[in-house]
Amino acid sequence: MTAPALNTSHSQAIFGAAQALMPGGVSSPVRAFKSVGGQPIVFDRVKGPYAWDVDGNKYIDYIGSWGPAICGHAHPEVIAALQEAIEKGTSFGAPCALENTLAEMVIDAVPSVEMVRFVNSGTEACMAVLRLIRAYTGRDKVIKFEGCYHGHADMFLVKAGSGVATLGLPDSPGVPRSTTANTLTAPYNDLEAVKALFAENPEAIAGVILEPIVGNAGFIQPEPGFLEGLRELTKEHGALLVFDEVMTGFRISYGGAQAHFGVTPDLTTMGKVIGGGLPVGAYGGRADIMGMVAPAGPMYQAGTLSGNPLAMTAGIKTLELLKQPGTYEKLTATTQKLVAGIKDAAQSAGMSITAASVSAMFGFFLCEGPVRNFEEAKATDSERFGKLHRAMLEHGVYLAPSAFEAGFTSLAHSEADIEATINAFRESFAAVA
Ligand code: KE4
Repeated sequence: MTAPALNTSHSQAIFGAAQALMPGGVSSPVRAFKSVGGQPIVFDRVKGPYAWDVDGNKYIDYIGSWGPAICGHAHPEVIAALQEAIEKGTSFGAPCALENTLAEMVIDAVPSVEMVRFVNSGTEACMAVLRLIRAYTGRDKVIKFEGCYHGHADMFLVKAGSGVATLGLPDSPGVPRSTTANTLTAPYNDLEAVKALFAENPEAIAGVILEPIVGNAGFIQPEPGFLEGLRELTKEHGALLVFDEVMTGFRISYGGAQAHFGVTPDLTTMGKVIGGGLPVGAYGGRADIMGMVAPAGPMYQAGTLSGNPLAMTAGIKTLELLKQPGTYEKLTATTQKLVAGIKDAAQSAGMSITAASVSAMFGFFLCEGPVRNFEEAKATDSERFGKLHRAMLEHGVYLAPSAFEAGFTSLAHSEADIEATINAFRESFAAVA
């Protein structure tokens, strides 16, 4: 049964007008649907697992604002807490007790974090943590992995994932060679390549930064021993290990991917979930390292809206909800059921697929697999993914508009939502096979 073509006339009008106002008509490139074709839908409102566009079409949402909506969009308890907080003002620009509260929750939850600094985005957190590892070690070089995305700061735009990969950009113009000369890259899951970089750059590498589960090159898991190997290598060479948990933090488990895998980095970046939908990023880790951050130490980093009471309130309430017993068991069961259904639907349509999930994060590639790194991820049939994405939209399911992103479930996705999604995949795979 083919789905009726979507009426998206209001979306098209609004997005059309946006072209003259904002580059590409968007505030962030991946939203423009460039790699899947067609025009993006313009959201009107969100609630629980659902989004409604400006034409009144309803979708089951598996982006969740790219991660923050893990409790479901506009959770009533988060909204109520914000309504109470807003009466006291939107921003202080001064210390407030709410920062202590969220800091204590993060420190209690995340194994590597003894001290934390709040910022306003994952990009800021990653920028600051890179400056910090250089300040602490006195070294300039950093190792990142192909396909991993650590925000849009200059030094990370080297073989980056997410929107950079989605748009097939050869990294970005405007980034001086001198800036990226100190950024070394290796294939994900390739410990030998990392060993070689350390051998070629003795005493020069400040640290290694990675997504402990990749969500920006599609969904790629660390192979057994990879994270442990990086932990040993960085210790052996006097370098620091940084887990970028902006996406995985409080999603893979309440202690993040580091708690799930039992590998503790020296520093961790966070974002998304800890802001509960408001702009919050954070970096934290060993107290002896964080003690270098101004004004406690000489490494400078600052932010007008960092730690503002509204964002802290949304983060606190979100983590309180996630800390409830059974949360991650529920998220895991929901997501595993979804992924099993996606695989079955693709195979019924005779399509190659490799798919997986960990807790509330999942992904699939339209190829045989396994996919262990970005190079292998590129084998996915991106063109067919684009057709699938459009077909799923017409069946009322909103997936990330890129083959190089991950999917996110929430506590609000019901069994009926998962069943409906699997049926939509069945219809859509059949239509694009
Ligand atoms: P932000 O600056 O977008 O808050 O965070 C950057 C960032 C850092 N590290 C990781 C692991 C991330 O996933 C991100 C941002 N994720 C993308 C989605 N792949 C944000 C979506 C977008 O760029 O619009």
